[in-house]
This record gives sequence, structure tokens and C-alpha cells, in this order.
Amino acid sequence: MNILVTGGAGFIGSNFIRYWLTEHPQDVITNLDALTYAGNLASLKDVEVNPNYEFIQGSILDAELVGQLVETADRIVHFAAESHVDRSILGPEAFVETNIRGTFTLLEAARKKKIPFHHISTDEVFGSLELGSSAKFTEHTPYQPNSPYSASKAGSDHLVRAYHETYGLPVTITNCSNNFGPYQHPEKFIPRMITDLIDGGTVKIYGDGLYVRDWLYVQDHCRAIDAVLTNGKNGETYLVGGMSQDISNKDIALKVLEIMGMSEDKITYVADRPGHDRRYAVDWTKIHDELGWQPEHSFEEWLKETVEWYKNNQSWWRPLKEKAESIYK
Ligand code: NAD
Ligand code: TDX
Repeated sequence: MNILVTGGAGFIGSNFIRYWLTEHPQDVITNLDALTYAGNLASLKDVEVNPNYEFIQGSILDAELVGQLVETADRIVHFAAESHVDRSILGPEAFVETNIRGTFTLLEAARKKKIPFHHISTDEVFGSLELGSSAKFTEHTPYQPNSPYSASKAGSDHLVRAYHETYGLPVTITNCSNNFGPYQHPEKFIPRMITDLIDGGTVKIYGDGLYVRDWLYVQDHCRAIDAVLTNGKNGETYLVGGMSQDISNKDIALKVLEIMGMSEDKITYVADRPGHDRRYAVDWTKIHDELGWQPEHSFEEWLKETVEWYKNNQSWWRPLKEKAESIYK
């Protein structure tokens, strides 16, 4: 099978390509990535030599290029996006362009060739849950996005669904919770914290720090996408989440400090993010019961592994760190 992956030089896309070529060595992957600030070929150094892998630098907004690449593809797996909520608050336009118009451009090409389209989306499209409640997002939760990022992802989800209903395009969607692990850009919470601490700085906690995310190790997300690509039902959405059990940002910071042998005085409380969603939690019963998927990597153990990875791969993140911090100044 020939898979056109978009955004494969980003965090989850690069982990996915490495995962897929290992698990499905007979398949061929073409990685279309624009190499924005978030795209990094250094994340794929070991993969580059694989004869079943090809990289194309280009944008999902380029209809002509996308049309050419779709000619030889059997399916599309779509990761490419502007993905950072803080950047979407500072400059929403790129999010509308890439996440909505870019997805539209890919869907148009997929429709002409009639090839299956898998869309990678987020739990953030459902908005916020109450702190302290036991409620979780399910496949039936109404959309209520609160940031330009999540609104643009919601728009892309709706387009994907509409192409299935209107044109009969074979589609699947996964809405996943917060990922962590190797090759995540140092602008995101966990790598920002680890890299700041390695450099003798402090952890920046937004607001009161009592915000809750549902954390999933990136490899488990790749396994979930595999389950859906292999056995998922045409037209269906699957929610994907972790087993981190309502841990607050502050408690994650305390865990990282403990792992790194540091104390709580390394925490700085900074201004809150506007429109900051209080709590996310994902009910992943459907993908478990229908496709046999469940997370395999515990949060505690793989948080330690992630700290180790950032300690041991400073040449990967150092060139990105200054640019990552520039948005916070
Ligand atoms: P990322 O920001 O690390 O990577 C995005 C990649 O897309 C980069 O390589 C970038 O160069 C590329 N890209 C951006 N605009 C492009 C364009 N116009 N054409 C081609 N390539 C372009 O993002 P990520 O964290 O790896 O997220 C990947 C996908 O997963 C996104 O769709 C995101 O919404 C979704 N998602 C992320 C998380 C998470 O926790 N990171 C959770 C759930 C869903
Ligand atoms: O320095 C920080 N301090 C802090 O307290 C940063 C960068 C973040 N935070 C908080 C905000 C959130 O409550 O930590 C939490 C996680 O923040 P991010 O890493 O920016 O992730 P989030 O906003 O939850 O979105 C992520 O998960 C869902 C990804 O960036 C999205 O692409 C994905 O869809």
C-alpha cells in the first residue's frame, strides 16, 4: 500500500512514520510536509535511508502538488496542521488557512481519486469539562471549541464528515487527547518544562495550574491510528485517550521536578491563557470494544522516559528552543 502522510515531519507524524514502517514494512510512505517552524527533518534521520520512504517538501494548500501526489496514493493519513493553541491566539489566520483550507484541498483531491482519507483530530473540539466532574467526552459529545485552534480543527472535522455524507468519500476520524513523548516541539507544556529545567530555568504554569488534560504517550496514539486504518469502519469517528486519570498541570510539574531531583521553588505562576479549557477527559470505550485498542504505556513510566529523551537529545531541541520561547515574549 502507498500511503500519503501529511505533516509527517511534526511530532506525531514523525513518530507515526517510524512506527508504520516498522509494523508494516511492505508499505510505502510519501511524507508531504511544508516544514513550517514545527516541521523538522531531524526527527526522521533514521527513517530517511528506508527505500520505502520518500519526503516531499510542499504545502497541503498547493492543489496541483496534492493532485499529483494523490495520483500514486492508495490512501491519505492527514496530520498536517497548525497545532499550538497559544500561537492560534496570537495569529489565528494560519490556523484557518492550514487546518480548514488545507484539509479542504486534500479532500478535493481524495474525492477525485476516491481514496480513503483518515483525519487526525483532537479532543479539544468538544470544549471544556467541569473540574471535579466525572464526565468524559464521547463520540456523541456536541462540538463546542473555544480557541481558534480547536475551532479550526472542528471545521476540518465537519468538512471530512460532509465529504463522506455528500460524496461518499471513504473517511475515518480519530479525536485524540494530549500526546507526549519524543520529538515534541519545546513550545508545548511537557517539553517546554523539561528543557527549561535542563537550562536552569523555571516551569511556567498558566493561571492556578489546576487545568486537567488527558495524557497519552505518542506511541499509543500511533497504535490507535493503526487500529482504525486496519479495521476501522468507513464513516466512523473514534475517540482516543490515555490513562493519566485527571492529573493537573501543577501535579505534572511536581512529578517532573521529582524525576529531575528538583524542588517546588522551580515553579513560576504566569498569566493565564485566554479561553483556557479547564478539563479534558476522553471515554475511549468505542475504539476499545470495536477495535481492541487500549493504551499500553503508563503515564508515570513514560514521563520518566520522556525526561530522559530530552536530556539525551539536546542537539534535537536546542535549535528549536529559542524560536519556541520567542512567542512568549
Ligand atoms: P506539529 O505542530 O508537531 O506538526 C505539524 C506538522 O505539519 C509540521 O511538520 C508542519 O511542518 C506541518 N505542516 C503545517 N502546515 C503545513 C502545510 N500547509 N502543508 C504541509 N505540512 C504542514 O503537530 P502535532 O502535535 O504532531 O499534531 C499533528 C496532528 O495531530 C495535528 O492535526 C493536531 O491537530 C493533531 N493532534 C495533536 C495532539 C497533540 O497532543 N500534539 C493531540 C491530538 C491531535
Ligand atoms: O508553558 C506552559 N504552561 C502551561 O501551564 C504551556 C505551554 C502550557 N501550559 C498549560 C496549558 C494547558 O492547560 O499546559 C496544558 C497543555 O498545554 P499545551 O502543551 O499547549 O497543550 P494543549 O493546549 O492542551 O493542546 C495540545 O493537546 C491537544 C496540543 O498542542 C494540541 O495540538 C492537541 O490538539
